Amino acid sequence: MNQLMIFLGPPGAGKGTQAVTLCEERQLTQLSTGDMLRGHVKSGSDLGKQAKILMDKGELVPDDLIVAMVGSELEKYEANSIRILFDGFPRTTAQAEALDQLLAKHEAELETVLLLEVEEEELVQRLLGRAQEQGRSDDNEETIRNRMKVYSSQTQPLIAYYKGTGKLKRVNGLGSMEEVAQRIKITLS
Ligand code: B4P
Repeated sequence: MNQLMIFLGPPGAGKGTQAVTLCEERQLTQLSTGDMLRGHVKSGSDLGKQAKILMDKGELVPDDLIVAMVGSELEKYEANSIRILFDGFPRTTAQAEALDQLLAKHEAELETVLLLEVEEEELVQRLLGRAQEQGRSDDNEETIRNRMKVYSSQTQPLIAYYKGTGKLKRVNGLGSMEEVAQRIKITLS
């Protein structure tokens, strides 16, 4: 049976972190557009070369490239067996509208949109911490601040978009990873 969810939230809110736990619990596939793009950067594909320049500045990769990437991923599923947690997608209203069309084509429906909420200063500290551990090229303070601005202007409008569908659920992302995971579990029960 289909089950489709979205993790929405600012950079560093814990989407990727919590997606792993949730996917394990619910036998979902984590579809992280960020991870997919980093895969392209690593392999040196044309998309990767284009994406790296934008990602390093904290800008979004163009909608048409992202939608094509997600669309071809959805093609891999048999009818009525799509079990996906979208992590970091959609990030713009155009992407959300394209996702609606893709899902209509596959006769699938979104179940829940989880919004992980964390205040900006905590987000910056987390991402600077990750920079020390993993050395991701977009985890420096200047790029992080720009990612926050891009989130406010381009991704935050999705909160109203999904609120309108009645599928939006808010989760406080502050606290330990276990505490947040527990809150998500309760919110979905
Ligand atoms: P992403 O890979 O989605 O990057 P992110 O927003 O930083 O990831 P996330 O929010 O999942 O990080 P997490 O909280 O897990 O995107 C990177 C770039 O790719 C974008 O800037 C953009 O350029 C491009 N891109 C991706 N998708 C796109 C799209 N759809 N359209 C256009 N462009 C797109 O982890 C953050 C840190 O916090 C970790 O170190 C973690 O250990 C820590 N953490 C997590 N939970 C915590 C907790 N409860 N307490 C303390 N620390 C915690």
